[in-house]
Amino acid sequence: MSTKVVEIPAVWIAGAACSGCSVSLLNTVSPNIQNVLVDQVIPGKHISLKFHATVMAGQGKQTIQVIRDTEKNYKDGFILCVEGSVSTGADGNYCTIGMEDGRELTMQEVVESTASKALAVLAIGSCASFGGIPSGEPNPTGAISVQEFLKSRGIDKPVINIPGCPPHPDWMVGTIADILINGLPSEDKLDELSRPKAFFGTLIHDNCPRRAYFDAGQFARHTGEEGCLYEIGCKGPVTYADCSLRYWNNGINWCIGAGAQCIGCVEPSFHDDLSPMFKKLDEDLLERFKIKTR
Ligand code: FSX
Ligand code: SF4
Repeated sequence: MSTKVVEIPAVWIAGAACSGCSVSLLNTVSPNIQNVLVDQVIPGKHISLKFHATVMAGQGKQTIQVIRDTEKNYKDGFILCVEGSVSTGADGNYCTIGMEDGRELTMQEVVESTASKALAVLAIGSCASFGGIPSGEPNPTGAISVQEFLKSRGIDKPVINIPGCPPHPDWMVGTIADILINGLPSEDKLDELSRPKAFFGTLIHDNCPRRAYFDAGQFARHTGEEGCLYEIGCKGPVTYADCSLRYWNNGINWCIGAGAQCIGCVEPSFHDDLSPMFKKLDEDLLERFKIKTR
């Protein structure tokens, strides 16, 4: 006897970004990307990915039609994933994603129309969550986060931010699986930046294997040296993510484990306020996060 499988439609739109988020998603290990897209990601539920520019085989106007059909046929019942920030300068013309009725469709108009008909929006990566690198000073394309854009258009939809430049595959797949199992997360499951606490609830600095060096005042003078990386720009003291517990690349290693500073890529202050990468944290950031140094 076969049990009925529930299809959860999803649309993935990419804007001002580097596509690293998509690459990171494709690197998911458990489940692997085939399991995610072809199999039931959890028993009885299957994600039906309708549109994803870098993954789908289709091209041309029929793929835009798929977005329109999803908006119509699954109103308030599909998940919209947005990768990248929304370019609002020049009427959105810095970022177009296809053609419709003989004219270019801007990313901002597609996000506006699709988000207003979705069940919820996942802002994938730091660009979508907080503006990220495309919104860096002087921000010539007017790149803004998805939440900021939707607010400016008066669209009130739940937005879950999954930052990271790029985000860990587990953060994306885990958030989607949680929605499939438990429905949309309640407010207490998200932090004040709309990030799932399950992945962004711990400070890198509090779980860092080099923390004893920091407490003892033993600092590395260059990348790869023994000691805490604080003096050469580590942003772990102001960065909330579980990298030090989860590890990357199928659990092989993580930035600080490989001798490199944490660059704070999951935080809204990335990239402008946390750069240069190899410069010691600004005192005012330490003050804000109440970090004590010797
Ligand atoms: Fe942004 Fe995605 Fe950084 Fe890139 O596409 S979060 S630039 S690694 O990956 O949006
Ligand atoms: Fe680890 Fe960086 Fe904190 Fe040093 S400053 S203990 S390297 S997180």
